[in-house]
Amino acid sequence: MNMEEKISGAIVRSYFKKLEENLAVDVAIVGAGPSGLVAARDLALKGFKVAVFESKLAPGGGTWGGGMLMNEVVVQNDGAEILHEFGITTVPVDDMYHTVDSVEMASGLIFGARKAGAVIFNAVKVEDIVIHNGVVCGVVINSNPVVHMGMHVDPIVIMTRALVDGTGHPSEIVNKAVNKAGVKIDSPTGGILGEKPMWMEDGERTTVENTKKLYPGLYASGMAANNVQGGFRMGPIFGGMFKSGRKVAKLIAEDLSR
Ligand code: 48H
Repeated sequence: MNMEEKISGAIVRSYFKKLEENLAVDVAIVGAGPSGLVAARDLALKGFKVAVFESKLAPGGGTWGGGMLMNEVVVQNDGAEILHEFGITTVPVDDMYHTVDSVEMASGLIFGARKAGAVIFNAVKVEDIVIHNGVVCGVVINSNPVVHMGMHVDPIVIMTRALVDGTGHPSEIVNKAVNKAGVKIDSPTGGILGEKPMWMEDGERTTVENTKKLYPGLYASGMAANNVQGGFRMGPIFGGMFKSGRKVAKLIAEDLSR
């Protein structure tokens, strides 16, 4: 066999093995942002089968660009502790805050989630959800370039015991549940309240409080959780995102272990 055939064959077999092994998972996480990646690592370390679906080529979500493309972000002490578990370096600013190189942070979070055993499918867009008898139980996925180009190509489906909306500001998955499936979620109105403007301190606190189970099988983390419950935004400080990922992982682990 020539080298060309061997290399192509290795990729095809390896990819389809990975895909087939993940047609049914314990936890599907939509969005490889900071909250989704922390949740993915925590759940994978607990032994759950976790697949992360990220529409962009590079996972990492909003972590790469720092503040206004100055590639540094800020974390609080408890956020720094979570980063240290990933082996990511933080530099103290004072007794409360640290700066972090955003490229080290993004790449470290991705590597940490993957090394813990979570499988990341990049360039894959979740375009819909599956609901059976009042329980969210799957994601409908397509190649993001296909979606982007508006090609009429049908998707495939991944079944899951728990689904996390980690899509950030737009909370795309909860949007599908509320606006397409018409379900009432656990929020003050039963629907999506929408993100409020900037208030760093409040936004950081409520991101964690707003991280919850919204409907059987459906959870939200990070900015998606804040958008759903009407929380404030907080700019380039990330402790709340990590703690939200950790909280959603704990809630799911408890629910799936019942
Ligand atoms: C597959 C999708 C889909 C889809 C979107 O925005 P993120 O970084 O997510 P969080 O919530 O973990 O972190 C938020 C943080 O980065 C942030 O934006 C902050 C702190 N903002 C504060 C402020 O004031 O603005 O990542 C979400 C990811 C992205 O990579 C998307 O590409 C991806 O989800 N995604 N992936 N299928 N339908 N929709």
